[in-house]
Amino acid sequence: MSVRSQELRSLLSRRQIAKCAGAHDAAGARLAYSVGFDAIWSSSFEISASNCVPDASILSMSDFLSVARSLAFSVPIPVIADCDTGYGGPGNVEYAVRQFESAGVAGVSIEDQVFPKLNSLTPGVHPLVSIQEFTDKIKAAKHAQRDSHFVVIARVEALIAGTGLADAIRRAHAYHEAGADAILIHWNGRDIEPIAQFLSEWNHPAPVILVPTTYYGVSANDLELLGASMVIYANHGMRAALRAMEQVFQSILRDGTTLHIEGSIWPVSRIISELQHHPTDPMCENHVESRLAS
Ligand code: SPV
Ligand code: MG
Repeated sequence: MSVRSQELRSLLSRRQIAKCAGAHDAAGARLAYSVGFDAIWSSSFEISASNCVPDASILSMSDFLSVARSLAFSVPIPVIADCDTGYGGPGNVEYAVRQFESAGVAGVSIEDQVFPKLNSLTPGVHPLVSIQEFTDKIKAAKHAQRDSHFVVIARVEALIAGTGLADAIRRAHAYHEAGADAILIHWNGRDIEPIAQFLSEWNHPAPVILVPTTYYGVSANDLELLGASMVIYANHGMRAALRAMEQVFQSILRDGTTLHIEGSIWPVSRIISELQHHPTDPMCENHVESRLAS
């Protein structure tokens, strides 16, 4: 039995909205965990960007799997693997679920874009597979999972593809009926209205997950009031780190010394003490048990 899949289920079913942070490496995941995030999103956007390639099904399943495994090894909270389209057809989904579940992730997210997919925030056409084609993938995922608590998230891209609210609702119901444990409804606009409409029409037969990268004017509390169960801050860690690195690199070249930035970057001793202790130490195990007990 996976304790972390169980914990992910309880995060999605509790009244209070759960907060999840995107990561592309274990250090970022550990940092998000240590400041109090409930779960980690193994982000295809961040992992692709960290390899300087587009988030467009360029990297292989093995590339994403190895990052997800490293995240799951390094934090005691649930890791959700962003598995894009499932890397192909139902057979690919089945294989992926077996691999990601064995890697220790608590759940996977699979989206209804055509393979190869295009990152949802990238301008361009985002064609969708048919409802039948996608429900076949969800069924394959549910069939493949070994642990009954493992979470399969169906990600609906209809609002981004421009097929409309009715299509988004129709797809979400079909995916839930095919076995999806939660629905991720994605949107790439500034205006919250399409998401608010979706949440008001969806009568919550399954929990809803949001990724408010573009509609950032709305707080997690407001999203909770609208009925969302989890919010994913999918790429903020990477964006913050890149800005900080850029400034430090510029400062070193400009000043010819690290004197001026030493006080604003982590001391080496903090890296050693906070990131380089053994990840499966008893502190981590106790953490999971105490969360489940509470
Ligand atoms: C990711 O973080 O990889 C996501 C969210 O899938 S988005 O970049 O908005 O598509
Ligand atoms: Mg992604």
